[in-house]
Order: sequence, then C-alpha cells, then structure tokens
Amino acid sequence: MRIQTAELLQSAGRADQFPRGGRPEVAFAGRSNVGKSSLINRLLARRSLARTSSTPGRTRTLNFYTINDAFLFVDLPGYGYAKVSRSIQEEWWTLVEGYLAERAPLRGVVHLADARHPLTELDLGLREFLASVGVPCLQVLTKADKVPRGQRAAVLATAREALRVGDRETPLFFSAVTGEGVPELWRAVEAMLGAPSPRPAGSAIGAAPQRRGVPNE
Ligand SMILES: Nc1nc2c(ncn2[C@@H]2O[C@H](COP(=O)(O)OP(=O)(O)OP(=O)(O)O)[C@@H](O)[C@H]2O)c(=O)[nH]1
Ligand SMILES: [Mg+2]
Repeated sequence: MRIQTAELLQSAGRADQFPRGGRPEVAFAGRSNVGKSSLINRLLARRSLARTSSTPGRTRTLNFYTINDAFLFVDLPGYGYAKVSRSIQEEWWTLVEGYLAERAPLRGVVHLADARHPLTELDLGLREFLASVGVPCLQVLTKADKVPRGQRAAVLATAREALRVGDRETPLFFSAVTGEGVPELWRAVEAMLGAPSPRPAGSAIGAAPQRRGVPNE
C-alpha cells in the first residue's frame, strides 16, 4: 500500500463525535501499552502520527485517521490499565463497545496482544464480543522483536490454544521496531477494507452491546 496522505480526522470522546461518511474503516484494539499507536505509525510509515508514550493509558479517545482519502484507521483507547479509575475505564469501555457493535463503516478489528504474555480474560472477552456482533477480527502479537525465533512456535501454540482456533487462525507476529509483519498485516487490512460490511443491510445498528465486566484487573 502506497501511503499518500495520512491525517488525524477526529479525536472522539463521545459517540456523537464519531465522523460521518461512508469510507470503510479498520479499528485497532488491545490492552493499554500493547503497541496500538506504534503499530499504526509503522503501518503508515509515519513516525508520530498516532501518539505513543511510555505512560500507559495515553490514548483516551477514539482517534480516527484518514488514509489516502479512501479509508480510515481507528486507534481505540486501551483497556486493562489499573491506574485509571474504574469509572473512567467503564466509561471508555461503554464507548468502545457501542462503537464496535454499531459503527456502520467498521469492516474489521485488528486485535493486539503482547507476544511476550499470555492472552488475558479481557483479551478473550473482546474477541468473544467481536464474534457476537459479527465483526471480523485479526489477532496480532506485538513486540515480536522481544521474542527470540526459537520461542515463536511455542508462543503461537499457546495463543491458538487460548483463542481456541486450532489451525483455523494464525496470529501474526508484528514489530513496530523492526517492521516485521508489516506486509502481511497490510494484506489482511486490505482484505478487510475490501470485504462487504458485516452489518445488516440498510442498518447502522448491529446487535445491541452486551454488558460485560469493567475492563480492569
Ligand atoms: N520493543 C518494542 N516496543 C514497542 C513496540 N510497539 C510499541 N512498543 C513500546 O510500547 C510502549 C507503548 O506503545 P504505544 O504504541 O503507545 O501503545 P498503545 O497500545 O497505543 O498504548 P495506549 O495508547 O496507552 O493504550 C511504547 O514505549 C512503545 O515504544 C514493538 O513492536 N517493540
Ligand atoms: Mg495509544
């Protein structure tokens, strides 16, 4: 993918701030500090378009980026950061759930988990939620530069077992540091963007979001 333009369209802290328009979009979800903003920057070959930080819980809004005036990337607030108050976490989660369940242009979600750690209940809960609202999801294992090649097969096997996907799904190793996984992820993202909307025809509303536990530990 040749990136001609990539710009922040909107930072939304409320659903009525989500941008309108029919361009398809892919969202990036995962725990706080897992590397969502870094992955977006790496994919777009922009050093600091999406704000990254060593302080977890930095991305507090849904940040919509327009790429080539053709499609959108959405950087979602991370979940599971214990130092953010429960009520704030609950507020973000309600907003994110509503977005995932009802956003008409959403074609798929790239779900990030740290390749060095097992998937958590929150990660699995998000995957389940996406399945329940019919949104395609691609599993990415971030910070792959920290996982020696010799450990890759074991990491993959553990992730597949946690996800209960057997051989049907292969999580993708990705590194924002080395660029590993960039071409593979672009292929998957392009396929999502090119696929028909998973939402019911003529409706902006998918299944109603189910309440889940507060995304905290
Ligand atoms: N080694 C390594 N570090 C990474 C990688 N991706 C991100 N990081 C580091 O992880 C930290 C968090 O990265 P972010 O991209 O800000 O993570 P985020 O998921 O957007 O975080 P929140 O917005 O707080 O939810 C930063 O210190 C990054 O430099 C990677 O692929 N390899
Ligand atoms: Mg971020």
